[in-house]
Amino acid sequence: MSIDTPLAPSRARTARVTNRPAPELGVTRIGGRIGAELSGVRLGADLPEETIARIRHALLAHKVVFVRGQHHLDDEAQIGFAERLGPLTTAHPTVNTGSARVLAVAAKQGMAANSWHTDVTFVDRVPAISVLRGVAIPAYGGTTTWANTASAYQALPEPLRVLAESLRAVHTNDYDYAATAESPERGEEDDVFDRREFGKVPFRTEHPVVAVHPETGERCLLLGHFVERFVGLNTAESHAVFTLLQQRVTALENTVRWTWREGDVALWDNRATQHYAVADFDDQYREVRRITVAGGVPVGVDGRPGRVLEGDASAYASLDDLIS
Ligand SMILES: O=C(O)CCC(=O)C(=O)O
Ligand SMILES: [Fe+2]
Repeated sequence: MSIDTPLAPSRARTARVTNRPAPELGVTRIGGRIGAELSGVRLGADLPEETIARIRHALLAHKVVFVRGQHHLDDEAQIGFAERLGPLTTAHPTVNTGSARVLAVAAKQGMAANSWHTDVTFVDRVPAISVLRGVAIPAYGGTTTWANTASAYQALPEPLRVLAESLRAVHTNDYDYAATAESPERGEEDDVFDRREFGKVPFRTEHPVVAVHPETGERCLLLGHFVERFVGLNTAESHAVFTLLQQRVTALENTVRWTWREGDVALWDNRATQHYAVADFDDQYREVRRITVAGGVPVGVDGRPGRVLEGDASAYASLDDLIS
């Protein structure tokens, strides 16, 4: 492709989807493989259908999109907007957040989210989209980084693609937190979630390692910190293969990092990303609030869906009425 073609990355600051941008919605890429900032939109339940469709299109193209300055949003308005993208999950499968829909991630110091993960992969119905609002943002630190699991798959050499496509992984909420935590001895009271509560109802689900995205058809690596092992491999082999593939996801070129301001909203396609909340804000207070759009059961390239080994997530999200 010549660099003079309208869609050449070096010339176009916006993605394919913004070839004919709506006057009210700007889409500006901020990374080569992932991430765009949206402008000219006030998020809410009352947006026109066309604007919702454009936001969704930008989200599918860029995997994570950011909107600054949404100070008008409270929990209700954030829920109202998120509902326009699809039916919602409850706040969390196991953690009692005190709210039906809102998962507040509030912390001083460490956070359980400071390791690479896709949200809630330990159940069969992996969330489709997360909508996260910056409520209290520290003066320094506390950024969040996202990685594109579709481009990570695309960049695999053929022998590793074949390997990944043949693998299935067991995901669980009963995973080894200390294996990835920077300070495993850290007091539990510093964590966002009490680990006992997080793991109190055990879930175990087998998912394909390469899942076909239900809306884009892209093949995406489905890994992250809830993976316990690969079916048919022993622990040492599982570790080695996990590291091999996971490093492809988290390579810095495959990521985008966001420096939050209060009133920012990040929306990510949970079927095509992993993320990592960087716990480098000392004892400052930080709070972000997540509303989650329900998703279906991931399906492998062979057409086989994920399979429940333990736990019933039907109260967390319904598989009926999904948009895709
Ligand atoms: O605190 C953050 O930036 C992200 C937390 C997280 O992992 C999530 O909301 O799913
Ligand atoms: Fe998360």
